[in-house]
Amino acid sequence: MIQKNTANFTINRNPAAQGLYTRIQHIAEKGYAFGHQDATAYGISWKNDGTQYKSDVGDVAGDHPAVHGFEIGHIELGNSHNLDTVPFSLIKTLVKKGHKKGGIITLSWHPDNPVSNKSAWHTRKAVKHILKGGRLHEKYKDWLSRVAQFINALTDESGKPIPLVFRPFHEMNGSWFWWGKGHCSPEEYQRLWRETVSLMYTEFGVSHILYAYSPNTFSDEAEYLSYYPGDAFVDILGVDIYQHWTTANFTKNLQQNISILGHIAKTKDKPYALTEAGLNKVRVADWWTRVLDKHIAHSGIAWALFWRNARPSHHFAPYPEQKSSADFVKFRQLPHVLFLEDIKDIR
Ligand code: BMA
Repeated sequence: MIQKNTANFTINRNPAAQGLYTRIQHIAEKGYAFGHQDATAYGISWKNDGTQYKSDVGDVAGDHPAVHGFEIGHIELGNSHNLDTVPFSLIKTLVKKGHKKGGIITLSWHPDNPVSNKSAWHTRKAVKHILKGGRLHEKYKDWLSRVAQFINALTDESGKPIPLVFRPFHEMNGSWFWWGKGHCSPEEYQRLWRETVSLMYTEFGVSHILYAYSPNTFSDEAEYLSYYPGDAFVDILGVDIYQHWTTANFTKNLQQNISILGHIAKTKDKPYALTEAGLNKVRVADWWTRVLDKHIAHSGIAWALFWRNARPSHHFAPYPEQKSSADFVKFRQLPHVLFLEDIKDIR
């Protein structure tokens, strides 16, 4: 059982969360798990109506991703659909199915700006107002109660809550979200994180999830840790690294960041992962084996999650006939690259 102690707060994580934590450590010993955001919810030219179990990745490589990412932005508003128009009822169904098949679930959250009520990308200062003592703290608590209610309702066949990795307030060292750099101080960010974890546990009874801290591509250890809320509040150390420019620039970022991350993770004795990654439209035919895998194989990461296949102009995994599909089949066959069938029995 993981003990989380601070002066005024203790979490005793339940055995389900501990089980997932150990499983993630065991996966990292064997290789890295392949993950895809919204893998089973939709892909290029199809949408799941809830009756299928399908993924673009599965159609290309014959097996589904091992890690399934879902997005809960707009659950805080009590909406029926997330910000990308995926019904929460479908997400619930797919989390349950993914878990039953032995997959690992991660949840991202792009909450609206609680001050302006515009999107997560609307950067009016908000963090200081939702902290304890702030004028919108009660509103934030309401929002978080809806997050907790949704997470608590993700249950397995025997009615037990499904352990999963929650990854709130990501990419905070960038300035594109309202919780990001320049829109709150590092101290305010750390308070927001700690108050969030504490509310989830003490007010809303969520004790079965793990928390991943995910800055965006960073330049050094000091930058990575500048918003870090403390060892007691983080289970998994993540990083989000996209290829925005050249392959050389991307592979340099991958190598440097994952090596620093591995070093920090070892001193803290925590698992680490590439929590978001990708090259939009995967427009390099042998990107999977030559660019990506070559620079992350045997790096110690537990998983690498690629962003969603939203539409032909915004997708990060292959689909049948996509330019990188043949290379993806080779990638899937690498012994250290783990898909759903490969992690099913790792406990
Ligand atoms: C972003 C884009 C957006 C989406 C958001 C949350 O990176 O994919 O279209 O709304 O993630 O899923």
